[in-house]
Amino acid sequence: MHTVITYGTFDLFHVGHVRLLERARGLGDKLIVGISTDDFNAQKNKQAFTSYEHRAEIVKACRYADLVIPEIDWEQKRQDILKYNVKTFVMGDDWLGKFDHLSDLCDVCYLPRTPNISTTLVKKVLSEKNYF
Ligand code: C2G
Repeated sequence: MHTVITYGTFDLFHVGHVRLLERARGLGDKLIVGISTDDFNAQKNKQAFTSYEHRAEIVKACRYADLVIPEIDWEQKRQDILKYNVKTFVMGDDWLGKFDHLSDLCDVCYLPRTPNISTTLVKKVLSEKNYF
């Protein structure tokens, strides 16, 4: 079993998230997705539009996610990798280099971000059109 893991907020789920999960899943035969809790997002200075519960439910509904776990802090990655016998850790390349310290435990892979889409962009465009 080649288990892959990735982490994120996955707020306002969009095609950039889908394509990241699709490619991550394609690197193995099981994908675990750590969803940032609302408290952890506060540590990341991020305010998600949707709650942790809803973000987790949406990612669970994605065909590429085999298991969804809460991401509660920066430190849990090492214990998750050992607990789930993870072979590959994946993040988008906006995180390039930030998780190389995990390479003693597993492969660390940064995938190109999908261009022209982000949660920030979605929020900006919608707020400019007064949808909120
Ligand atoms: N992503 C992407 N293309 C986009 C937008 C996002 O490939 N257009 C990727 C990001 O690189 C990340 C994942 O989708 O790997 C989730 O993105 P976010 O929800 O923004 O995650 P982030 O807030 O960066 O949290 O411990 C790691 C953090 O929890 C990552």
